[in-house]
Amino acid sequence: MIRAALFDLDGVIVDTAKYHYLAWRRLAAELGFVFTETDNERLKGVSRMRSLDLLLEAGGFPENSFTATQKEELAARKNAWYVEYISRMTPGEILPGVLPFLAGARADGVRTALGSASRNTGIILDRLEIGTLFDTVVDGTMVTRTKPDPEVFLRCAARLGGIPAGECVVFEDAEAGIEAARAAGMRSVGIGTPQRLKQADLVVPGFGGITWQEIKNQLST
Ligand code: B16
Ligand code: MG
Repeated sequence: MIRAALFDLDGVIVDTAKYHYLAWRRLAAELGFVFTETDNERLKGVSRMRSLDLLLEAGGFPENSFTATQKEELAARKNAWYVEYISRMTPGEILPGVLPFLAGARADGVRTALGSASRNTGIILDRLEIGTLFDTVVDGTMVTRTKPDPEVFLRCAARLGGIPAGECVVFEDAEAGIEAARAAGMRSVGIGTPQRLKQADLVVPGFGGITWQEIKNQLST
């Protein structure tokens, strides 16, 4: 039986990856190199500081090119631009089918949670006006270990009143997130392609035209 549905934010509820990309690309330009959309794929679902390391690697900077303080400053600069972009978001940017899907799960008595690596989750939920659709939210300000560590999803289940992992399903677009769900002992639905999200129990391209009941039935067969 599934009693809880846990949703990632970026890439599942909304496409904030494009704003992350714009901000990282701007930082790369200041550092003197071109950061491509393909390079950006590796940053999805991973923490801000790990993303910075991957960006510097893509720019060909040897390890230890920057001190910890300099890296904090670079990440803060990128985040300020990112916050500027997401502060202009509107509810129209919620991905297709998300709202009816969430409503279907809630109408079925399923508890809902948001589990994101982002430390900017609060701003995004406010801009999209969807904070009240989740029974609980666990974000990057509340965890010490980021995906693929299961901490974020285990905390969601605990905050929902201790729902056993086997009764939770995670919706994720990033490989690191699917790994986190598996490590938590939860089932997972990948949002994307089966080629990329090989470890997911089920993969769908998005929520458009898919109902909660269909997903539930497919997971219980
Ligand atoms: P921030 P998710 C993740 O969100 C993004 O996918 C990832 O690209 C980003 O680096 C991470 O949040 C941290 O975000 O810089 O806003 O704290 O997919 O876990 O919802
Ligand atoms: Mg994501």
